[in-house]
Amino acid sequence: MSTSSSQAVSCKTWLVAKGREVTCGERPLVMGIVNVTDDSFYDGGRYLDSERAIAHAIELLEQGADILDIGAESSRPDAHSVKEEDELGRVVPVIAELARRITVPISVDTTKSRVAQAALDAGASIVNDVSALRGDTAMASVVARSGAGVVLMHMQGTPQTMQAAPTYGEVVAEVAQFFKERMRVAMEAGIAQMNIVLDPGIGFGKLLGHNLELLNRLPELAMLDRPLLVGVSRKAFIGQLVGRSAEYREWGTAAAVALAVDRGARVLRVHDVGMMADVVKVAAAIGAAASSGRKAHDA
Ligand code: HH2
Repeated sequence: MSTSSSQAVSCKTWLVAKGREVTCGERPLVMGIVNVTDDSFYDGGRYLDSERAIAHAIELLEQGADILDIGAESSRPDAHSVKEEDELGRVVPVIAELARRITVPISVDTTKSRVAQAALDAGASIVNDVSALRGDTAMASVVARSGAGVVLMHMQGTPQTMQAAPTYGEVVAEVAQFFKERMRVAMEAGIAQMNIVLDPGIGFGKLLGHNLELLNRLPELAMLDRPLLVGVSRKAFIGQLVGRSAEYREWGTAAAVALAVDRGARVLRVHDVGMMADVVKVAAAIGAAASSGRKAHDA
């Protein structure tokens, strides 16, 4: 029996900017990745040009993306940091143009409060902060004032240090404790609980075993009553398991996405939206059938 789907948090509780609700409905949401970068681990350089980034975002939308996540600074291990002005110059025109053309929520993947503010002003409604409000002291108040949704992601260390020697006593308990602490900080700054999404940060300061255990025990992280976002797409842990470069990790990604859905993930952050939207639909349908079957059996 799956322990997961029945314990999953309803996405109906996720309220984002300007009173606009993001709801899961029948299935978890697919967040399409748009990297306006030159050095992202998979697609660096492909969408650095803003016209290309916009065209790619529209393509992801047509493939079924429920949310678009636009980022201009890679957070892969050892990534070089991008100057604030450069990040602003890359991300804002793309978000502004997308906000004019599309209605799905736009998320900005940044740790800098000025970039977040400019992105929100340009039409984004979610801040995806891989530092969970630790990277910039003004970030919490920018999010709070705007009423934006916020993704609080777990990371041990920083992208520059995180894979040197990740160490945990008990990884799931430590991530859960981190979530509690970051939620407290966010809410003390005035961010509504309803606007928070939590993310275990797959690949961020974690060895293979840590990533696998977090994914396997995802239902334990749903206890804080907030939706879980999971980003596994083409990541190194999949490469470690299948022995393939990022270019050839779509099947491994599909397996991880399906199992994350089964274990209660409510938002899946992926590069291959068309493919993974199908995976999410099938995994969610099987999970839903299992719950109704159990109910019928129990009745
Ligand atoms: N992973 C990446 C970037 N941002 N945000 C959240 N919330 N969760 C993640 O797992 C996550 C994230 C890394 O993936 P990608 O954007 O494809 O690569 P890069 O950081 O090299 O641009």
